[in-house]
Amino acid sequence: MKIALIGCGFFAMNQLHAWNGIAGAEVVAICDRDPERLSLAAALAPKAAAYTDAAEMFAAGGFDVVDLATTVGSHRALVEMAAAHQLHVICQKPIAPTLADARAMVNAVDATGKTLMIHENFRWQSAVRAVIDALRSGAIGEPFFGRISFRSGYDVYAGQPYLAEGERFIIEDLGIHILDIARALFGDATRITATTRRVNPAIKGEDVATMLLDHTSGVTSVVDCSYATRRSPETFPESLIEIDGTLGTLRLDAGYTLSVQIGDQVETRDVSPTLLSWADRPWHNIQESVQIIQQHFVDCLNQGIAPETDGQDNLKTFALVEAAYLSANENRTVDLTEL
Ligand code: NAD
Ligand code: 89Y
Repeated sequence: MKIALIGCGFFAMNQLHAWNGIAGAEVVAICDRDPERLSLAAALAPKAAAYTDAAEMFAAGGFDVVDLATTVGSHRALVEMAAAHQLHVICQKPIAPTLADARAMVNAVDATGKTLMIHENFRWQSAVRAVIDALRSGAIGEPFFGRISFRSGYDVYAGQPYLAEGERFIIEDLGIHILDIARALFGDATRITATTRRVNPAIKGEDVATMLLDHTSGVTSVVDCSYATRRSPETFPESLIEIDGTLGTLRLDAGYTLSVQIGDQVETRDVSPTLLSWADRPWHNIQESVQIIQQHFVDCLNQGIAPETDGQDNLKTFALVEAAYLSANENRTVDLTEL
C-alpha cells in the first residue's frame, strides 16, 4: 500500500512512525507547504518524494492512499482533490469546520467507491478497547449509565499553539474523541445537552465542557472534558470511564486500571498501553492508538470492509460536536434530527 502524507507538523510524526511499523505499507510521498517541517518529516520517510504543493503531488501520483494530517481548515479541499484522483483517504479529526463541509466530503469520496476513514484514534487506545470489549462481552449485563471523563491541566498549547486561537476549542479538538468513545460504547445518541466555559483567560475558546447524552440503546451518558483541571496525578491523556449495568459495573481508573465488579466480586487488571519504541510518555497512549488505527485501516482495505470510523460513521460523531455547541449557545437540549 503506497501512502502520501499531507501535513508534516506536530502530530504527523506519530503517523509516519506508525506507517513505518506497518508491514506492507510504505510512505512514498510527503507534502507540507512549510519546507522546514517537510525536511523534518523526510528524516522518517527518506525514500519519499517531497512536495510543498499538494496539487503537484496529486498530479505526480504513484500512491493509493492519502493520509491528511493538516489542520481542519484545509481538510475539505484536500479530501476533494483526493476524491478527484480516485484515492482512498484518511483524514484527521475534526473532519471539517461545518457539518455541511463534512457531508460534502463524505459524499465526494463515497461517489468514487473508495474508502474515507476519519483518524478517530481514541476508541483504539488499548485501555479504551479493553472497556469496549468488556462491555460487549455482556459481563455487566445491560448498561444504563456511562461517564467518560477527560480532565487535565496539561499544557497542550505548547505543542499545538493553534488550540489557543480558535473560537471553538475543547469540544471540537478533544471532546470529539470522547463523544466518539461514548458512541463506540453505547451506540448513537438522539439528544444532547451541553454547557461550556472558558477558565483560562489566555485562550479564545472554551476549555471546559459538560455534556449529557441520550442514546438509542437507552443508556444515559455524561461526557465531561476540561483542560483547566489541576489534579494529582495528572492523567493526560487518559479517558476515565465508569459504566453501570444491570449485573455490575466497569471502571477505567487513573493509571490504566480496569475493574469489573459483578455482585460483590471485583476483578482488577492493568490495561496500560504498550510503550512503542518511538513513543514518549505521557503521549504513548495516543501514539499506540495511531499505530492501531492505521493498521485497522490497512486490514479493512485488504478485507474490503469499512473501517469503524469511516466517513458516514464520523458524520454522527461530528453532528454531536455541532449539537453540543448549539446546545451550549442556546442553553437548551438539542435533538440530533435538528441538524
Ligand atoms: P500542525 O499545525 O502542527 O501541522 C499541520 C501541518 O500541515 C503544518 O506543518 C502545515 O504547514 C501543514 N499544512 C496545512 N495546510 C496544508 C496544505 N494545504 N498543504 C500542505 N501542508 C499543509 O497541526 P497538528 O497539531 O499536527 O494537527 C494536525 C491535525 O491533527 C489536526 O486536525 C489536529 O486536530 C489533529 N490531531 C489529532 C490528534 C489525535 O490524537 N487524533 C492529536 C493531535 C492533533
Ligand atoms: O489535538 C488533540 C487530540 O486530538 O488529542 C489530544 C490533543 O493533542 C490535544 O487536545
